[in-house]
Amino acid sequence: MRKSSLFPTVFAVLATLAILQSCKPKNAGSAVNSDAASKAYVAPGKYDAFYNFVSGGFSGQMSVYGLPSGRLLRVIPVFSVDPEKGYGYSEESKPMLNTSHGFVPWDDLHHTELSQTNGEIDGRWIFANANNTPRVARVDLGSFRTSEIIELPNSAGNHSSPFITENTEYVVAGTRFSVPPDDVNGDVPINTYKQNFKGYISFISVGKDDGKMDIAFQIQCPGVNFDLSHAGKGKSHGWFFFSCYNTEQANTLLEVNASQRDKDFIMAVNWKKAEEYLKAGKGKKVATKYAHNTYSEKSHTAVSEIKTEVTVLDAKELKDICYFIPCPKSPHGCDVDPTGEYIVGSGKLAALIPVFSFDKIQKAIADKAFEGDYDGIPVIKYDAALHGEVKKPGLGPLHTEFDGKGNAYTTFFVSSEVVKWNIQDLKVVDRVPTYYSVGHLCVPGGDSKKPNPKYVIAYNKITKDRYLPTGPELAQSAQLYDISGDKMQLILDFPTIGEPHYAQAVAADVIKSRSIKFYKIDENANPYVAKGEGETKVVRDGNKVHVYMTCIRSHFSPDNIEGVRVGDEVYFHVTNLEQDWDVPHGFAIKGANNAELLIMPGETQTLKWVAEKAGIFPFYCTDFCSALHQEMQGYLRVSPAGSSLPISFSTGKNIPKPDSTNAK
Ligand code: K7E
Ligand code: CUA
Repeated sequence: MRKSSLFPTVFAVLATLAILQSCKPKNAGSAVNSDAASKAYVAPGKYDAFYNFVSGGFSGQMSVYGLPSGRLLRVIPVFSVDPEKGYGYSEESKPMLNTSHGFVPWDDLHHTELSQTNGEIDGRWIFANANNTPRVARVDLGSFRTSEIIELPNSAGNHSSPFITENTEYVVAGTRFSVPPDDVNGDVPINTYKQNFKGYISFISVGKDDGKMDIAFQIQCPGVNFDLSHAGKGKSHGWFFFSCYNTEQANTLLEVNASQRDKDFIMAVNWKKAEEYLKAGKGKKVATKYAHNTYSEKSHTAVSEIKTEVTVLDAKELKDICYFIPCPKSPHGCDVDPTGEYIVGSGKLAALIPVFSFDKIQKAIADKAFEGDYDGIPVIKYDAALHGEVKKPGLGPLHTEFDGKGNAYTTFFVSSEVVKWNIQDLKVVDRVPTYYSVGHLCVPGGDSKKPNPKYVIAYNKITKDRYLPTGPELAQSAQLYDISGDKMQLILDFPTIGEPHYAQAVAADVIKSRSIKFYKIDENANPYVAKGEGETKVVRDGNKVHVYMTCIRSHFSPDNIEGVRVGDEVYFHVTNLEQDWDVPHGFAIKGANNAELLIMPGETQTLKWVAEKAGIFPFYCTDFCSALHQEMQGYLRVSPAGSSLPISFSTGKNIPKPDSTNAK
């Protein structure tokens, strides 16, 4: 009954969305003013004023752009192998991608979050989520490298992540897919979703000084989909807010079946209270399996550890840690303003934006202004939590950031625009088109206590006619708007890597002085380091051959190696002896079925290579490092399996013992 009456409505809405999606905003051609170029111009040799850390979506990586120029500064490999840098191919970095499912070379990175101290971006780390095989990564902003990856048990599709509390006490992650918990038999009919599927949110503690992550606790919640989240701040520090959808608990055709109710929820979590319960021993230790991988910048080596237990708090039992607040359909962004008072839910299928008040939520809880419960969790009355609604702001609100001057900026996917509105009176003050179908947006510091409201960047899903055609696929694109005046002004388009979802930006000064220039060779603790050419050697250990190799402009040492036999596993441990900024060397050898190594000054990296046939195998430096880069090369000789040719190696002179047995 209910179904038949709702079906047409849902389809009508979806059909309208589909039509609107293909609409092109008016004035598409004339939106850029003539002074825009000068606003985005950064003269050659000059630095940009901001770093922009953009998620790479299905590329699994994070990319770093300078703003306002839109220059691509770096692609940081996080969850996907990167043959350009040897990430996931070198023996040292492989353990970073280990999981309870084994080595996973790819993921879908949606969201980035910079670490904060007192609610301000501190420039130490940036966190990222893996959406497919649930993980959270920490990237060090001294080296711009992934330092740590932790897997999330009891989760599937780690989407609502990795959002942090105002002193980076926790990185928080909510599961997208609810699934049966890890410690029960998950072999259940899919249509028993309501009984058997649970939603978990994870609180990952972060070491104050070293950033080391650990799962402090998880909260077991009803089986719904968690989408995005943000921490409370200031007055609401101690709380966390999550957007939830599929509160229908549908397990098939969600586009229809998860659009039945007119509201989903924002879930408010009192994590300070959860901490108290944890201290009081209310957590249950639960058996599971998850990987925790750490990279050492001293040994230049990653270690992967499999953990077997996690502590779980039950939201149903511990009545006062989780509360649901009704929120118009399918909320995506769940964003907290810089004061911590206002929580904005962006319902993708809603035609208004609800703004909730933290004070009112607290009062509603104290007054028990509940409309009932949902699977044992109290549901606060919508009106009791509501500050107000932004009426007719646009179609398909998705994500909101703030300028710290009382304004909010919301993206509208369906109507392809960014809309600026006032948080107090909820009036729209400005709107600009995006090209096209904007997903997320970013104001530097726009989710912190101290936004830096110079720009807003829109990350678009569809590029269509904005760039020269490049076959069926076009690079996705970001657009930069100047928001320093009353009117938002489009000043630049720039292409992005993969699919940009969430992003962060910060003034360059917060980060640039932390950036390290090279690794000190004296501190290199890699077990296979050669700290000078005098320490180079080639050692046979059964069918394994370890080559302790160095490189410096412009030669490898050794560069002639003989005595390797078919069937040997050769490990090239290559140490870059340079002690200067921006002088990596590369290493590649013919027939390698993995990738190159790209070795930073002072670092050791290892490439595994299997000798499959007899012959001469050249190797060379892949990174143009000097005028004699092309001379930076060497040869490896492979003899048949039974050969008695001993291991020998040299640089700059011929291998001492002339080889009579195998010479032709
Ligand atoms: Cu991961 Cu907004 Cu779903 Cu993309 S998020 S847009
Ligand atoms: Cu070293 Cu090119």
